[in-house]
Amino acid sequence: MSKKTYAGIPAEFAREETSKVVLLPVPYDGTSTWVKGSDKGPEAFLDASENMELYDIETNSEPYKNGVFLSDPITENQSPEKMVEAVYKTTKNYLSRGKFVTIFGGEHSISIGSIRAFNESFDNLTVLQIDAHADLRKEYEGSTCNHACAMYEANQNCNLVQVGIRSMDISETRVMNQEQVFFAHEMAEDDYWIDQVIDCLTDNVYITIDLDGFDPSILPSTGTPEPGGLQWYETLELLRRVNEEKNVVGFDIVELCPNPNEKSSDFLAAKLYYKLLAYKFKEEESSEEFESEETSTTRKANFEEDDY
Ligand SMILES: [Mn+2]
Repeated sequence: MSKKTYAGIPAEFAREETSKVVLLPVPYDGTSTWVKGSDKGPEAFLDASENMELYDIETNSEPYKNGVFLSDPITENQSPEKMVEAVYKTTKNYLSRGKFVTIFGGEHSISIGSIRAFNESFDNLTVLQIDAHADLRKEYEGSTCNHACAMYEANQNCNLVQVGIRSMDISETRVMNQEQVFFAHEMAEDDYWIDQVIDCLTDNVYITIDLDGFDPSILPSTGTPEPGGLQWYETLELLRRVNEEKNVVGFDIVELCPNPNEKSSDFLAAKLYYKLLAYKFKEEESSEEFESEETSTTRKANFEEDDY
């Protein structure tokens, strides 16, 4: 029996034991309030990924060769709390095995579980959130695991940096750390916002991307499309620089709400995921090259010493 692989990559690059990357789909859409359908997100993302070129021009690399294991999806949906717990446990398990864990939602509440796991596994964690919404409510419609609360816990327990925000409730201004929030209307007039974001980050960074952070002109298929969002190349520049300057420990992408008549959103999500792998492993490769150069120099010096 042949199992489906991420992006249709050959089975030898998709094995659980040897893959550096784990892709965990969480097709959960239990608490969304407006357009439903982000439970169909992972499937649309995987379909689009299969139609994507696997060579990345910009980094001159083939990221899939690091191995991408497509995990069984998390289907727990009895309650948002139980779903969050399941995401937490599964993420924690893969992290303990040294995997680079990536998650595709589903609605944004899935990130509560993954961030909890990453925060326990990495010191001094920054959560870099790209989103139209602050998601800082402590509780919404009777649950602390509602999508509107996705970042409340991260704001309490981690260094949270929010980018692209353009919609929130006045109550959220009370818990928000204004110095680490990049509002979309300010970013539109500031050429240096990426530098300022980098300055707010600690060494270990988990990235959570709500696709509604993008402008609806390039990503309309999301539950709550808000005007005035991020464009493609500025987002890539941010993600590339974060990878160059910090240690990206994992990421999630959420809130793809596919529309069968509009495939470009699915494709953007697919490409975004692959770009994040390209930047991550390009950096790993270049730091490995540096390390091995250093090692050979040390060895050479020792050899010369032995000569005496
Ligand atoms: Mn959002």
